[in-house]
Amino acid sequence: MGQSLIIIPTYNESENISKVVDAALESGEDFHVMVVDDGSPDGTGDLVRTKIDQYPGRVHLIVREGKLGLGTAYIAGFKWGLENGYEYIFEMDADFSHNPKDLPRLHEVVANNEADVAVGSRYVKGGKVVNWPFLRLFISYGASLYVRIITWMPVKDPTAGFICYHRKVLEKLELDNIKFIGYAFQIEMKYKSRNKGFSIKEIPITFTDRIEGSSKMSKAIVREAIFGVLKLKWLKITGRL
Ligand SMILES: Nc1nc2c(ncn2[C@@H]2O[C@H](COP(=O)(O)OP(=O)(O)O)[C@@H](O)[C@H]2O)c(=O)[nH]1
Ligand SMILES: [Mg+2]
Repeated sequence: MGQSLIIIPTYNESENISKVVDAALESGEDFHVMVVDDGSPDGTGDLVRTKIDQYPGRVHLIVREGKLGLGTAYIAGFKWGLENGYEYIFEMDADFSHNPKDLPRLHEVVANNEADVAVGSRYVKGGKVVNWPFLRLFISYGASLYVRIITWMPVKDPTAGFICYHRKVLEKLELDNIKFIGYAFQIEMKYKSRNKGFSIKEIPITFTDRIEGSSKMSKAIVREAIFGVLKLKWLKITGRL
């Protein structure tokens, strides 16, 4: 089995980053980690450097200048993972909303050829959200319905960001044309994967709201998602997706 790269984008995650890197490496023998940090003023990057020394060859870091968004952080990580020969490339948040212990379950689905993309899903049977206020859950679930109505994509959790891709998916996706940066980025990746003929399987996960640090999502990110979905649909209809 080929090696796996867990990409973790960070902006001010000093309370979480050391623990989440440890947990990701513990959950799989051949798992490596790539942190893409946007020059966090809280010193997240230095904590990653300590981990690089602690686990030679297993931890990697890309530092970008300033907060450039989650989507382009992942694109930078994907490109690095492809160039360096990883077969399975993951997305995971730094804040323990995604349980690193679930990484092997996502990996198994893709490694066993059950699907080209495995998505850790809150909204399939067995999936759960813990500690979110009712309003946030309502908005997130409403957003997933909105995406499904507009795009007809049979994915119950289209904004999910806990994912394992087989490298062949990322090789085919024309990463430089991925334009969105927030929740719309997650929707775009799934929509384009399906558009290229790849299969997606959702695996139930328990998503737990962050305990440490604070959310980086903004009204602009929500706006991008609302209009982004319409734009994706329009590109599809006009044959330009
Ligand atoms: N590199 C980078 N990471 C980001 C950016 N915005 C958010 N993140 C990271 O993306 C993950 C998800 O963000 P979070 O704030 O938890 O979003 P929420 O769970 O939707 O509230 C976390 O690991 C953040 O540190 C960004 O602009 N750049
Ligand atoms: Mg979060």
